[in-house]
Amino acid sequence: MPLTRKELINGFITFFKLKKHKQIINASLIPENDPTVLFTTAGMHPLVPYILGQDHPQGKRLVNVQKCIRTGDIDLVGDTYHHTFFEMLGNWSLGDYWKTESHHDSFSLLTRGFKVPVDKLAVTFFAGDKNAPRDEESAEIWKHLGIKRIGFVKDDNWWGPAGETGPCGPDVEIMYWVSKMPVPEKYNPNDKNWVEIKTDVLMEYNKTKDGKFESMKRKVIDVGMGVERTLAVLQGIKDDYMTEIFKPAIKEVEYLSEKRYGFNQDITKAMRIITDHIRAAVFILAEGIEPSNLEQGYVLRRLIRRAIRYGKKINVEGNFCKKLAKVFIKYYGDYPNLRSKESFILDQLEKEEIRFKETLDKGLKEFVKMSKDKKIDGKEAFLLYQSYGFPFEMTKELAKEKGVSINEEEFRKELESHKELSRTATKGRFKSGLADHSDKTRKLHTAAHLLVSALKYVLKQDIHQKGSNITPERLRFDFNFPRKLTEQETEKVENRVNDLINKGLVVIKEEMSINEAKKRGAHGDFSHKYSGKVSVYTICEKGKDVYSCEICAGPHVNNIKELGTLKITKQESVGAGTRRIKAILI
Ligand code: ALA
Repeated sequence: MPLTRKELINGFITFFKLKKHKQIINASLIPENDPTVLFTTAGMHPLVPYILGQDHPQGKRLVNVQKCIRTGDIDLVGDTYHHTFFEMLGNWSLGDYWKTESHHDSFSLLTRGFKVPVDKLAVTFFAGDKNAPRDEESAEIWKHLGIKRIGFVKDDNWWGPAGETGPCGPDVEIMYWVSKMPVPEKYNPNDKNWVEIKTDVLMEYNKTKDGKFESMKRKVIDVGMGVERTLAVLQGIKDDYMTEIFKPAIKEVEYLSEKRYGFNQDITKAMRIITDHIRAAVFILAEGIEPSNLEQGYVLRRLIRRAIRYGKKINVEGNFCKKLAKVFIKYYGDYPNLRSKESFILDQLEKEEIRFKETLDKGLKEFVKMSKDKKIDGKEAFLLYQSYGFPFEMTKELAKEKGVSINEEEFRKELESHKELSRTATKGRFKSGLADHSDKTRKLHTAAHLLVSALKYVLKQDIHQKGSNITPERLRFDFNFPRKLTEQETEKVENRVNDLINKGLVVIKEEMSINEAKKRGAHGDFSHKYSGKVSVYTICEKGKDVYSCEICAGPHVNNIKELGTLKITKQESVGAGTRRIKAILI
């Protein structure tokens, strides 16, 4: 029996639980307290505060499976192993065990747990540079374990930081020989039959804003293993899209397009893009995000529209996004939020497909006209964006396919001048550091909790967070509400928050099971089956009213009197039924 996805995940988690690791939550795809990235990009991402020194409520040894999205990989999707959405298995030591134990566990997991023949493995190590020494120590450990094929690599064997600053370090990469040919004597980094299945990061450094590599307070092991790729490799399948994860969806696309996967490169690539993008869209929608021209909503729109364009390329008849979504919702039964949000997900997909198909054909004709001179200028790209709903990346891709040049800088200027603050589309977005955990963001984070509480109080409605983004300067909070708040309402909300601040209440942090948190009436992400403990932050008056009770990773201030005064600076709409508030503390 080949290994299934669930067996792979359970096998990994059980292995590390036996090694005294605690299973932590599969966190939301939308980073809770990180202004610099749109999505959770790795298992370590929600753990950054703990990697940087905060104590984790569940201890020093952690394990989980984490849903991730890497927008940087969208354009690479189409080959056998790139995905926008993927699941990452991870285990961590937060200042507990270090290289010896980590490498022994890694070896044991693969060779005993998953029965990988030692002879099919090669392991690579950091070759050393001006910032960090060559990792001979790890190489010795793996050699001792019986690994014959090793390599020393410079750039590849360094992981992080995820943004421009943050935790990083040399890594150990475990490669698997996927070919039926005999395993060569030596490891060759250029041989495509060596496929990386596991990355064990030895996080010792924190890269600072001025580019320095400071030693971290405590050393951290951060291991990541992608579910999709590992599953394919362990099953001896060379193409992730032919595993149980994608096969049902690929079959559906074959049915709808009356074309066979593998028939030629174009068809195969299109089917991979379609299934990858719709799967990612389903998971983003499950977070309550709607297609829009802003931030996560823009990425969602881009994914759905690109899938639609590729659907057109292979002549898929009729609206198909919903049909494919159903296949994934059924497959991922272990994510109950897909089921509970099913009607929202299907509805949004259908609306977006109908909306885009109204303009797609005309836009494509317009594109042909515009590109007669083999050039698309900024105004033209903007017209396609604005009037025909072409995400800029789509125009860029079309231009590339047709050998047409495109003026990106001009397009950005055009976008700015139309005050389309699509910050997602600006490159800078992904460049700044990972999580910022300054006092200022900590205060704004606590203020955001008070803001939800005040909105509920004033609007007399169940308000929930649909997105949040905090920088040291301001907080931004998206929530379910159909219209602009009146001036009076806005003032009442501000007053309510400020009255609470003046009460000088203590922020209480407790750890409890997710069920206890539910019973307590805590708000938060209940989208996962989860048996571990979570942190719950409560703001209340002793023996009296509870003003706020949320499942949250923190960090928060100790007493809300530290916050000062809240001022709402801006209100806007972000898609139907969702309002955005920006606020500062003065
Ligand atoms: N953080 C490492 C990765 O994302 C494990 O690959």
